[in-house]
Amino acid sequence: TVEAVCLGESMAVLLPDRPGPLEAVDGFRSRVGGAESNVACALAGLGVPTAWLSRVGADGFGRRLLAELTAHGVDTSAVALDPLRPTGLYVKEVGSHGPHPRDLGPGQSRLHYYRAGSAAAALGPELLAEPAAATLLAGARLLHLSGITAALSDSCLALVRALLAAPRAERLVSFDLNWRPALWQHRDPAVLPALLDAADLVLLGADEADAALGTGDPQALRALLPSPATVVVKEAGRQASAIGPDGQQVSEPALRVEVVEPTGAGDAFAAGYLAGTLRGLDQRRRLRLGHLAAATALTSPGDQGALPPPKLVAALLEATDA
Ligand code: KDG
Repeated sequence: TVEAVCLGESMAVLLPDRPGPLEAVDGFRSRVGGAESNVACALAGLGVPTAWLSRVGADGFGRRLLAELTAHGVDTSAVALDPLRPTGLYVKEVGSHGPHPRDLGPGQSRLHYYRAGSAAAALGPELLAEPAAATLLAGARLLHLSGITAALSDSCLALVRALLAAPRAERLVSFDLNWRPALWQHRDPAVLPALLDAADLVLLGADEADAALGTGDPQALRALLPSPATVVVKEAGRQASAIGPDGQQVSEPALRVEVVEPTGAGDAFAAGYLAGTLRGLDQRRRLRLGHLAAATALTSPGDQGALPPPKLVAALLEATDA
């Protein structure tokens, strides 16, 4: 049976075949991506039976998405096919050392979205009454959401609110801020603090929290979000901290890696931390599993990386000098 359900939009991705501004790129490789489905794939890779809950267009990109998630071991049986609206798309732009004035610069990347009116943007609270989705949610120990969904449409925001308000018995609801300013240009991000505060477990990056909530300080964020059992704050490249309701903070240093492309690292971290939580690991090992998973995404050009074999992961979790 499914233990974790990740809900959100995924898209077709066009990855440029060379870095530099898009006007100078000739070829793209086709991939798929989306924050919550990245988490779903990484959770499945960590041995957690996981489902992805969403809508895709009845088109080639949608079929590709379902096929790739299935190949990663993710249950897509409750994903709806929308006969009218397309699967969303994003184009990745990757910075370089090149001389072009519009170059983002080395190590930088930007996502260009073509997702307005997508199949997933039409998700809404009626999903909770659909038998396949309701069965998944009723049986899951974890529901993972992100701030991206709240920005997609009024109906998606209503769905996020309904999911957070639904009785959840033993089920844990995790919420990754996933601040995407481009999606909030015509919507009010003031809805975010209340959504985050209604979750059991909140994940945020210090920089994105600073931009979206006005502070990146772990203790200040804990004070801003008093209700969740745990607030996890990631200070990129430095450390991640889990803070309990009493302000008690456990921090674990990040791994030193050569960053190839950062997209997806936050999703991988979330998956590692969440898998550790479901396994009942202590906070330090949850954070460490998050860092390990993030390192694999940071060192791969796509959104996701491959985790080392389970034996090595287990050894790294116990290492005294990480
Ligand atoms: O976290 C990585 C995501 O940003 C990427 O996969 C695309 O879901 C995405 C989004 O909305 O930005």
